[in-house]
Amino acid sequence: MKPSVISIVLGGGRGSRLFPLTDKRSKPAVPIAGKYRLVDIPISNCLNSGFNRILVLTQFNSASLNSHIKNTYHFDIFSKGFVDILAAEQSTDNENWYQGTADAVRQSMRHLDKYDYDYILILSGDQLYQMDFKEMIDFHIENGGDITIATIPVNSKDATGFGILKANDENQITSFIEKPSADLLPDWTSEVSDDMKQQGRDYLASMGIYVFNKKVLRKMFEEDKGDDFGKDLIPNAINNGYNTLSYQYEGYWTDIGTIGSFFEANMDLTNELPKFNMFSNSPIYTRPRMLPPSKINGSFVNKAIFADGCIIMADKIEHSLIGNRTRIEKGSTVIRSYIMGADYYQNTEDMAENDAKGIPNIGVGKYCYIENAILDKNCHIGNNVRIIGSKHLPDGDFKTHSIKDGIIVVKKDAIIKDGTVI
Ligand code: ADQ
Ligand code: ADP
Repeated sequence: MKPSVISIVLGGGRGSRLFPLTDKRSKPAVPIAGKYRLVDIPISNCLNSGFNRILVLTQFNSASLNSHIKNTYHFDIFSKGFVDILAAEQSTDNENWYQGTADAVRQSMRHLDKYDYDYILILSGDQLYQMDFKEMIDFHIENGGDITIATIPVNSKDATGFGILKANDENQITSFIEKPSADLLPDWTSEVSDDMKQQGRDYLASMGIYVFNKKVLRKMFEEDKGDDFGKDLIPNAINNGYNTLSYQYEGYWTDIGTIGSFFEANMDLTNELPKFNMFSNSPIYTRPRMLPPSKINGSFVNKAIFADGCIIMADKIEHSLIGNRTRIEKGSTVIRSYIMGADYYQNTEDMAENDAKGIPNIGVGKYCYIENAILDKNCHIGNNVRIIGSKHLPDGDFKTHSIKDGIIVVKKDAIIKDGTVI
């Protein structure tokens, strides 16, 4: 019998680590892979696993997230499925914000009361992976878990950024530490498969993906006033004798919470054999936009991904991701960059108006050179512009762009005049 499950996607706190991409939109609405939004990844995993009752918890209920969800995930009235957004109330009074991951779920429990379910599946909103949650929930049920945590072997460099745990032969988690400091790490190694050992991945990390029995979570919320799963509820559950299981996963999974990791995850998609397989029979759902196919004229293109509706005249595009409706003029070069594209096309009148105002059109002008950069949507990049990110650049925030982890992020709607060098 199919288990009765409600899924919750933790859509993000303030999203400050992804600034400036989260300056004008909530984190779940950040565009990824040229045509999707971050939130499409966990939602698609849920739908592909057969779970179609999904709540997205976010701090900001921005118009763009709302319209994306509304225009993408409409179920017919007989399927009983839904994808709804629950936003913490945005007010000057900080008390109203979700105080952490557990607090976000705690505050949403009253909305869940109207549904019938046995298990809550809690997911992180900023991870790139494909996973069958049905298998995880079957494991949870078969092994009589109160809580099951998806886990993955990681190396010592990454281990300090995750919840690290130890499990016994019955996959029961016996101890857990949230983001251990490097000096504590030696005590936290686990037995892992030979393959993982060879890669130096001998720490078992929490993927921040949890299954709770409904009754257990309710009881825990009564007993435990902690705000975070990783810092409070999970370690307390283990100490208090709840049967907390490790569901080990060894496929591709990456956290994309920072500009650096977001950029690398997107760049990896342009490799010949990307770690995340978009070309799969399990679809990644997103908003259908009815755009024309992209057209490319006289460009040298290598390891590049083009979304829909692009008009490309560039000289060269390499190792880059080119989002919906991107326009790149002749003579330009784009290397190792993610151009998110545009929300709309400009017509000849718009272009004449831009011309009169001395504003470049949306897209990338002539004879530009762009490397190690992210261009958010609707950027107006003039002619002869050079935007070159590099590891040596210090972090910074400027009117039209930010620099983070050596990557130049040009802000949404930015106007970069002819001849600018960044
Ligand atoms: P982190 O990823 O550091 O560690 P956190 O920043 O709390 O944990 O975020 C988890 C998810 O919840 C993210 O998608 C985040 O955007 C979202 N989130 C955070 N605060 C939120 C809020 N107030 N409202 C809504 N959503 C919110 C966690 C675990 C670790 C585990 C890693 C795996 O604590 O144990 O190893 O995830 O990535
Ligand atoms: P994001 O989440 O990436 O910040 P939004 O989803 O809020 O972007 O914006 C996309 C929507 O805004 C699209 O539906 C697009 O048609 C519309 N839009 C934005 N600016 C304009 C404009 N100047 N003219 C026409 N449509 C626009």
